[in-house]
Amino acid sequence: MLVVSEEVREALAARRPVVALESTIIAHGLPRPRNLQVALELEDAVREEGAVPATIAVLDGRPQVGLDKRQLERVANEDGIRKLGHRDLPLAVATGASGATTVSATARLAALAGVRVFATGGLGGVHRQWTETQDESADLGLLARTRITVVCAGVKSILDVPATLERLETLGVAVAGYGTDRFPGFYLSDSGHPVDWTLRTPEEVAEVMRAQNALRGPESALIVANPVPRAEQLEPELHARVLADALHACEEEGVTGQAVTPFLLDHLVRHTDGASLRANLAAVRGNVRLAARVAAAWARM
Ligand code: PSU
Ligand code: MN
Repeated sequence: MLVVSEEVREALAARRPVVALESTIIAHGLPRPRNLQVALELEDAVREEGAVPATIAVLDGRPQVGLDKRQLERVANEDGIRKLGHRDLPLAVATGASGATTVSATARLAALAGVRVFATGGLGGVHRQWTETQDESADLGLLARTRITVVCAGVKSILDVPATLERLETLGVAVAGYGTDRFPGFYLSDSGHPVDWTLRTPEEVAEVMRAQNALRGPESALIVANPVPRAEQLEPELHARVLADALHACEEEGVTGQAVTPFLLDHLVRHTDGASLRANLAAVRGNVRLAARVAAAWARM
């Protein structure tokens, strides 16, 4: 049922490094036409670091691990491309639907294909107002039962970050800062919250992956939280101000469910004159490069 591209299949068979990339950020996280350029640019960055990119999506009911240029174009430009969490996968497959995969669906399909390292921007998590809405991304629960390493810039700052960190602890998901003892804040280098563990090299990350395997236990993920460089972060005061606006607008307009995350991200882009987009891209680029180096260290192990 899973369609693994020839390039990815060959790389996996030869134990060469492969990095999974999600597609929701392309279809629903970034404005057109920049989104397609970014998708291609991220794949190039993985290649430059000596790994093979495996962008993941579902097209016409077929889960694809590794997309060609035409397929990437469909994800970026096709109207009606759905947003698929892992629970949506069987529904999309059975009905022949096309959709971009979130962190949860991407991690699931990557693990199924045997890809161990995954790069994204920011994870989903516990939303502010959780006590009223119970809105919590399926990313967290899925990462508690999927053996994958996710390189990300923390969780999206639109979320309740401390609550998300607490949930990750409850769920037993390992979290380490990369080169920092501060948990990154997606658009910001520092979310204002500490992280208990710091890893400093791709080899160290690969050692943790090996230890996860050796210790067995629940097949949980490893989150490598890699901060956006300080020079490229969104200006913290601007971030605080526009985010408050965005959350307010979301409530005013009664946006709920799957639409919340894309709505907030879009609001930030439009009200920071693109600065949030630049910070977002800087974060993703850094994550993709680090993930490729982690995949290389893992492949050597
Ligand atoms: N980070 C981004 N842009 C995005 C997302 C994350 O920079 O579009 C996506 C990811 O795919 C993540 C999803 O899994 O948002 C979470 O959505 P929700 O909160 O509806 O679970
Ligand atoms: Mn949600």
